[in-house]
Amino acid sequence: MDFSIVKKAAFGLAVAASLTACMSTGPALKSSNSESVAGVEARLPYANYTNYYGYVDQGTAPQGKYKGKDAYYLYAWVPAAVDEIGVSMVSPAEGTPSDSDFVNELFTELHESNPNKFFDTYIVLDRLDIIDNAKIKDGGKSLQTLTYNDDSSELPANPGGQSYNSLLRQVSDISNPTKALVRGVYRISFTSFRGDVEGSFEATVGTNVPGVKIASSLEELHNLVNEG
Ligand SMILES: [Ca+2]
Repeated sequence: MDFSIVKKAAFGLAVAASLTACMSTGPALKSSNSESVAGVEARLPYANYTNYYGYVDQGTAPQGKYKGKDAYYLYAWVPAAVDEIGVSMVSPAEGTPSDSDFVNELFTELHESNPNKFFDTYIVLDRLDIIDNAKIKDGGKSLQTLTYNDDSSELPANPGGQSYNSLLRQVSDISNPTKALVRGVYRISFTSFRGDVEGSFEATVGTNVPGVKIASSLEELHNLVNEG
């Protein structure tokens, strides 16, 4: 056996591993701000990220309709005015929840036994008329649909190799009251325009403020914001 070749191979692997480590740039969801690195324009990450791991089962009741399709909701509490909000949704969930992530009960129950169950995501961001943290559970209505996205090539492809996962960004416009990203509750509606919504997902919200919380109901969000 020629040990020099084995050594070379091992050295090559070590170099490849360290290059990969250097190239790792955190979450796939990046902000609209970019900087030039070695002549290549690269998007900068958000200062803060909040993750939510969920699962939609066949028996999960839809919470509304979007363009005739069954829609499900996530609610995000943003504790201060932000200059920009970014949202991504990837299905199936690929990461493992950490202690600071929000995890739906159904995800804990079903993801492990159905790790490859996924759907083609489509997300819509609305601003709700709830700005008082003590009144989140009282509900509210959408003031404005801010933006939406179906497919983004910035995110990892699905297991079928298709870039069908979703990513959106909304920049605050403080001169326009309906487009100023004030403190309050934002709703992320999700659905699918290719097949049904069934399987696991990981939703991520990026902003420049800490303390964003995500829940699947306003009651749950109220408790997270006011008791935790
Ligand atoms: Ca999609």
